Amino acid sequence: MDTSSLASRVIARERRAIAQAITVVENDMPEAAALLHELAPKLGNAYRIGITGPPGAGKSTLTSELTKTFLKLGKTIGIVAIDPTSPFTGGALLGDRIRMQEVSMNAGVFVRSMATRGSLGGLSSKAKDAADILDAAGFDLVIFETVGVGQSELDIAKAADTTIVVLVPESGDAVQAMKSGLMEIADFFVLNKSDREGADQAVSAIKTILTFRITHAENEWIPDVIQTVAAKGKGIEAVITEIERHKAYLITTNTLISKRRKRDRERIVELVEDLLRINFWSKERTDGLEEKLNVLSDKKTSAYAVAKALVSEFGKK
Ligand SMILES: Nc1nc2c(ncn2[C@@H]2O[C@H](COP(=O)(O)OP(=O)(O)O)[C@@H](O)[C@H]2O)c(=O)[nH]1
Ligand SMILES: [Mg+2]
Repeated sequence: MDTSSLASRVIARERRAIAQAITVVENDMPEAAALLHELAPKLGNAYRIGITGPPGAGKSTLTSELTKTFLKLGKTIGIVAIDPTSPFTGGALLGDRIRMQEVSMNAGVFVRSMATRGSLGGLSSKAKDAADILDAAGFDLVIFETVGVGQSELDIAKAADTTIVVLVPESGDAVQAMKSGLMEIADFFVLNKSDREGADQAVSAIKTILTFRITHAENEWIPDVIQTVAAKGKGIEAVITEIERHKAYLITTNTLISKRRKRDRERIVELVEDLLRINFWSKERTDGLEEKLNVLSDKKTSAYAVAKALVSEFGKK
């Protein structure tokens, strides 16, 4: 495969090339590193938005409504949906699916769903690569939609410039969110399904939990709660205003650059760990481990000693 020609076609925003490039990273194809390297000079223009929250909270509906409004504002949008039941790509109820597929047909929109396929290994890395591809393709905005359960999904949502946590009025949702680590990553909250009973109480509950987070530091960003009825397109402008307000805050406080720098640092650390793991567990070493297990079962050594010897032999190479 000619990665350099594929890269040029991605940069020219050819839909088939974008789809192919994401497949290259998704399937761990050997060309992935070269391709991403070719795209690197084009990165950094897209503003990245993470949308996460419990299943069924309305993340896809909100994503689709935000996308419609962004299109009206003349923006182009790339969406990475990490959700096997994404209505963008086939899951969910027919009505939702039709509505969202309409959005995804628009020339200014590119939607890609990435399956978790049971295991989450490498998913967060691949989702970030997909976002880089969409960024290089020149989309103004990249939206990650991930279910807010599991560390890997939270990592993806966190790898955005602005992270939105979507909750619903159901009692206990805010407390549940606090337990699962969603409270810490939100730049702001969307209380969707505000047409349901208990919406005002839910807003108060979230705000109460948030007061524990305030540190009274200078220029501190305090997450707000925006109410929406995504299924009826209500409150969408307010969400966009809040995204803009957060972006302006990041820019005026010089934190957008440092936030992205931190993201790059974490990305490199993550890649180093992936590379080390892949290179370490060669067939030879995996097979060799069996022999060492025999020694271990004879109680002649310890797991620590085996691991240490393996690593030190690896380091000498
Ligand atoms: N009552 C009500 N239902 C909504 C609202 N937003 C979305 N829904 C419905 O909730 C269901 C789940 O929405 P979806 O966007 O797929 O949730 P996700 O799993 O978080 O992506 C769908 O049937 C939507 O039509 C809302 O504001 N009010
Ligand atoms: Mg969804």
